[in-house]
Amino acid sequence: MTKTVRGADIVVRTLERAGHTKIFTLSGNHIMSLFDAAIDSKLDLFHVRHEAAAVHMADAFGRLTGRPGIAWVTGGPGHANAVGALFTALGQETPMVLLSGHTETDQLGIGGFQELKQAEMAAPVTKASWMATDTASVGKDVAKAIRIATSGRPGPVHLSLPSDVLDAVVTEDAVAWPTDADFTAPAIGLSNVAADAVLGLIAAAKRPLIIGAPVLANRPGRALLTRLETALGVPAVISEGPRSFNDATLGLYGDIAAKADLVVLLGKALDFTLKFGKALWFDPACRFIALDPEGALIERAAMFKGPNLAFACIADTHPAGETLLARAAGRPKADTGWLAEAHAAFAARPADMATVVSKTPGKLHPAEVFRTLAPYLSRHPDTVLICDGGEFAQWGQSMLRNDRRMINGVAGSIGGSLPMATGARVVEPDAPVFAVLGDGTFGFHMAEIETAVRLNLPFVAVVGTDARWNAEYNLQVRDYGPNRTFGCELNATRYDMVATALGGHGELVESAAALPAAIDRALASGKPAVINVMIESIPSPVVRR
Ligand SMILES: Cc1ncc(C[n+]2csc(CCOP(=O)(O)OP(=O)(O)O)c2C)c(N)n1
Ligand SMILES: [Mg+2]
Repeated sequence: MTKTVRGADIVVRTLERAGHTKIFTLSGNHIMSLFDAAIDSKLDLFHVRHEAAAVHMADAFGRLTGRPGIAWVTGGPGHANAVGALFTALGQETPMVLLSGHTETDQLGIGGFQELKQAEMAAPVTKASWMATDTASVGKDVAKAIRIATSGRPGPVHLSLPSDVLDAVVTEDAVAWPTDADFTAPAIGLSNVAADAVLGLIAAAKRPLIIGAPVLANRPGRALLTRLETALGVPAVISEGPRSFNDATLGLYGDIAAKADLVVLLGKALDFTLKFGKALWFDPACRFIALDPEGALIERAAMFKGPNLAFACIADTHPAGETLLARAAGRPKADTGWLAEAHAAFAARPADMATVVSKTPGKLHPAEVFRTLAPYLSRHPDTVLICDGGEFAQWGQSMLRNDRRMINGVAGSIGGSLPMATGARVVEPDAPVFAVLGDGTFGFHMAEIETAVRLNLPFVAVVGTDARWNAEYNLQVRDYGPNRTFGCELNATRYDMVATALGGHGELVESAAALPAAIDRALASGKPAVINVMIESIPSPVVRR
């Protein structure tokens, strides 16, 4: 008898064979065949409470491992819920694939159940987005999605899977199984000639600066930049924050950018985070080098910098860095004075950050929270830190160091940190996982604490409760005046009790003295934990020159 196979089984076996077994998902009509196919497979399904959370978890997985995070959601509303979270993954250049169920192909355009133009909807927030139409080749579609997500500048990819394509049965010998080659694209390297040209320009510069892409904001990426700094004597930063030269992590980075006479864009888009390379932010005479996986971004650099774009080349970011290192061996290093000046600028923080304390009984100053938390991060070499957006989390970004650090990033979107912490725990079995977020942000995905409890994926979330969307409140004060603040107030809420109610561990902290023991108890609980810290509402630190 000829053996047959379902579309859903082809998808599951394709993922299984390629070793992509961690699936972040929420059920729904269109994908129940995938759940069914997963029963006898090696896949591990992590069932969440909102589709955006599945995407954030896959995002964290992709960033930490460099391998594609995989999310499954249902069609129509499930897909729509997932799409917003892709924006963050796109900004951070995360390799990940969103597989969404979809109305049956014979119901397209006639008002099918939960019919939605899904591929079109996800297109602006993905590298590629399409709908599979053929059961026998659906494995090839999955492989192609993974290939696009992981090659060049990595990023999210979407594939819609109509339920009839998943349900249809075909004979085994009719299946076009993907080959190993279908899952990967060869990296585009930097030629030795090009690397030598870059190194020549660096050697001729007095104040060169390397600016790395968000894709480098992981352990291997940070290590690469440190090795480049050591080998070339050239300061190297990652530009991944939505606050441009006010990036809380980088102190007086803006001063260094303004003084540089050569900027090497290592996979970094010349976008709003770099003020498009405009004069005053950069010296008008400063020259640029663009090394980028995409021709379109080199064209953009040429458009903004004209003759000041001294050299450009299409190359994948990490391999380009490795080639620069290899070719730099044995060459003289740049002036160490500039490197020291840049490091001092990046490390600059407000003078009182080390000493400031709360003036309000029952509340902590944000700096007290992170002075206390900082030593906990260095206790374990594999600690994972996730910083969300907003003022409190910016304090965290400014004061906490970690090579496994993930932030909301270029997208500037708030809300992903609780599911990201849950996803991080899937990757990291032992070391502490900390999430830092504001009280407004906590509301976005607080139900995922139940996910983390149910799946036994513990983390410690430090929530700064100032009863306010403080980042936006500060914009109102700055732009419209202190009498024009409106619509940014929240209740001081017992988010610690939310954690307890959902089966996790909760701590309410109202004094700096109480915080260390609360962190210790949260870690010792072995549960998803929320430390709800009552804080003074203070804008994120800006270093004054
Ligand atoms: C998805 C999304 N919605 C809204 C915003 C705008 N926004 C940025 S920070 C912020 C306030 C965050 O408040 P909270 O989490 O309480 O942190 P705080 O600034 O008070 O410390 C808001 C509303 C955003 N960046 N992303
Ligand atoms: Mg707040």
